[in-house]
Amino acid sequence: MKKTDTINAAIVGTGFIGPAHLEALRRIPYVQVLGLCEASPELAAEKAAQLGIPRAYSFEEMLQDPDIHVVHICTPNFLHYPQSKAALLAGKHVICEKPLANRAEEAEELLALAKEKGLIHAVHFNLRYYPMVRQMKALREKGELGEIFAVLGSYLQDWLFLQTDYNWRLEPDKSGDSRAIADIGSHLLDITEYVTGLSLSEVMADFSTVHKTRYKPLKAIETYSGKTLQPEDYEEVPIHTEDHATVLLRFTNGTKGSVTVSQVHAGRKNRLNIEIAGSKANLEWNSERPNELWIGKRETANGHLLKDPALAEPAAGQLISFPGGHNEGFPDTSKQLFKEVYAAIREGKPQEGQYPDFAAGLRELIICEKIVESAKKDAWVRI
Ligand code: SOE
Repeated sequence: MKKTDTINAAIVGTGFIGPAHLEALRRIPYVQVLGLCEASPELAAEKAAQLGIPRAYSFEEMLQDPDIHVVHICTPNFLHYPQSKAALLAGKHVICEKPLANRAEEAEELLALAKEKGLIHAVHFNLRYYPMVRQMKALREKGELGEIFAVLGSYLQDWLFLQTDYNWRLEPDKSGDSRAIADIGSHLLDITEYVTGLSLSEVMADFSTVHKTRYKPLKAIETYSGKTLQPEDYEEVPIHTEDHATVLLRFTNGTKGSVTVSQVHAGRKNRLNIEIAGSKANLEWNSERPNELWIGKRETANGHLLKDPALAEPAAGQLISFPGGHNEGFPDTSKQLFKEVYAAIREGKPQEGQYPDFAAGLRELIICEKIVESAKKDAWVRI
C-alpha cells in the first residue's frame, strides 16, 4: 500500500459502539468507511443509508470485497472470535471491540494467526487514549511517582441499575461467563497495568448479582436506551452474571491494590476512576472529568493539571488535538487510537507496544478468567 493511498474500512455491527468507530474514522483524512455489515442484508442497507456508507452487505460478502483493507468488529462479544478469525483468513487487518474473545485460548489463536499473516491487529481499549491517562504513564516513566505503593480503582455505571434494564451483555452465551468485569473491568485493568507498568500476579474477587432475575423485553432494545415498556412486553429471566465486583490485586513487584466494578451505581454514568499512590506523589484521574489530573503531594500543595498541549508530557501531547480549555472526550479517544493503528497499516508493519493489540486483548482475557475463577473459589488465584 502506497503512503498516499486511501485505506478502506468496513464496520461490522451498528449498535452503540459501531457508530462511534465510524465517527472517529471519518476524522482521519486518509481513511474511508466504505462498507457496513449487519445481522441481515435489509438492516445493513437501512443502516448504511442512515450513516451514509456506500456498500452494505453480509459479513461473508464483505470479506470477498478486495477494496476493503480493514475490518472493525463491533458486534456482541460471542462474535468477536469467529469474525476476527474469518477476517484475518481473508487477509484483512482487524480492529476488534473488547473483549477480544470469550475465552483466552481463542484470543491466543487470533494473536498467532495475525502474526503468521503479518496483518495489523488491535483491540478497542480506547480509554487508554485520554491524554491524561497517557500523562500519568509518562510521569510514572519519568520517575515522578517514585515507587508505587498502591493502586485504587473503580469503574461505575448505572445503565443496568433497574430490574427492567436489559441487554445482550446479561446473557452468558453472548457475553461470556463474566459481564461487568469483561465489559468494563477489562478497561480498568488494562489501564492499571498500562499506566503503572506493573504486572498483576494474583487476584481475590467477590461478585454480587443484585437482580437475581430481570425483565427481558420481548423485542430488542439498544444499549443505554433504558426505554420503559409495558409489563406484558417483558419475560422474567434468571441472571447469573455479576452486577458488581470487588477485586483485591497483587502485583509481581509486591505492590497491592483493589478495584470495584459496577453497573448498578445510581448516578454514575460511565465513571472510571484510578488513584496511584507512589513514594513521591499520588495521581488521581476520573473519566467523567477527563481533562483534569489531580497530583497529590505531602510536602507541598497538591497540583491540578488541566489538559493543555503546552503543559503535557510529549507522549500525552500527541493525543491532544485542541488547545487548553477546549475539552476533548470519549469520541476523541477512538480517533486517537485509530490514528496510531492506521499509521501502522500505512507503514505496513505492526508497532508492538504502541497501541493495544491482540496481545493486550489476550492479557485482559487471562486476567478476567482468573478473576471469575477466584470469585467461584472464594480464594486468591495466581495469574
Ligand atoms: C457498556 O458498559 C459500555 O458501552 C462498554 O461496553 C464500553 O466498553 C465502555 O467504554 C462504555 O460502556
